[in-house]
Amino acid sequence: MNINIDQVQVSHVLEAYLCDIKTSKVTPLGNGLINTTYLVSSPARKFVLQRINHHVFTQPNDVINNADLINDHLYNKKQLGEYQLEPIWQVKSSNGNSMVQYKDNSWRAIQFIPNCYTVEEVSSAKQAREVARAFGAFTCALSDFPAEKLSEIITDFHNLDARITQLKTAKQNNSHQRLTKCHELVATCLAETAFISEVADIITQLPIQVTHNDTKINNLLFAKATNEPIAVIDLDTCMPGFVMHDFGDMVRTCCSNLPEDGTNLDQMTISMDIFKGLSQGYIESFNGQLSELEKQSLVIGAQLLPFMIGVRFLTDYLNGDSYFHTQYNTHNLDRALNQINMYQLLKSKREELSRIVSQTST
Ligand code: GN1
Ligand code: MG
Repeated sequence: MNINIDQVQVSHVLEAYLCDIKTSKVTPLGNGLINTTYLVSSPARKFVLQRINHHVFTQPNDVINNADLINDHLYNKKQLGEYQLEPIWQVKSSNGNSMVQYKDNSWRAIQFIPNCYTVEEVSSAKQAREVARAFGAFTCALSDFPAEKLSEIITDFHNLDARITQLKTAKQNNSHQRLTKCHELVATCLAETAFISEVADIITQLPIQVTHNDTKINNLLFAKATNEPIAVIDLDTCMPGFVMHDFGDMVRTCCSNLPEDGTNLDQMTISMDIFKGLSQGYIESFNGQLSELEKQSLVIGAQLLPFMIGVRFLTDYLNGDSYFHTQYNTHNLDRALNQINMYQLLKSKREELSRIVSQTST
């Protein structure tokens, strides 16, 4: 092992998968903000090893169980020729468990798929269309899955009203004396009452679907042979939700020319071509099964996700960075400024976005 990780812990966990730390190479993988992920290459096999952040995922068992249920369903759909992507299995330990507990921490192993790569940034409208088609196909394949079987992994995860309440509480507590640094941004968010009401209204009318809730491009595996997505990964936040959440998170992470923590905000632009690619791919993946209201909701989702995640970053900044991993003192504040700026840009382009969505045939 050539990296600074808790060797004792990893070595215990590896034993549960019949691997020896001395002969295994363990390297960090990906750049998620919550869990810690490694690639393990042992002489016998290669797999992904992940420590589940138990502050965020307080019931790791539920996370793992949900993933098994979803994979089973996707596998059956694939057998029927109704799902073209690959389910990614969790690897059982030598005791036949999908989770390995070591002290306070829960670990799991996930199948490693060879000849694949992940992508951090969308590079064309064509690729955006494929990305959206993959995440859409995932939800579409789960449309006959009994959503009530899934545990609600994080209560109110994409509930805007609840996120606003959390922001108000963080403002009131001001536990890390950071309010002076961000009071204007807090006020900007809280002043968006018309949008907050619009969201509260539409969610009473939209049908519940099984959504992924973290539809960044880096949560797809691409095949080296075709350069197309072959699997949806990171099922941690799969829960009953609304399609506008998944579509909105794709817009949030694909349409801006800046990364989510980029600070040169006067240079931020939104790519309409990428937005169009996402709309086409997402809508067509449902084969006509999206309702008219769900289609219309996509534009609301495009504004909602940057706004809501901006509010979450800001709340975490006020709370002293207890949720998202950060690299420097104002990292969460920079992320929040970026996301709220993106929200405002999308808001100013709403008519154009609506036109694009309504012109996309189902
Ligand atoms: C978190 O760790 P990662 O990158 O998969 C977060 C998402 C946010 C994202 C922002 C469980 O996801 O909701 O969109 O950071 N996941 C959780 O980059 O809170
Ligand atoms: Mg995630």
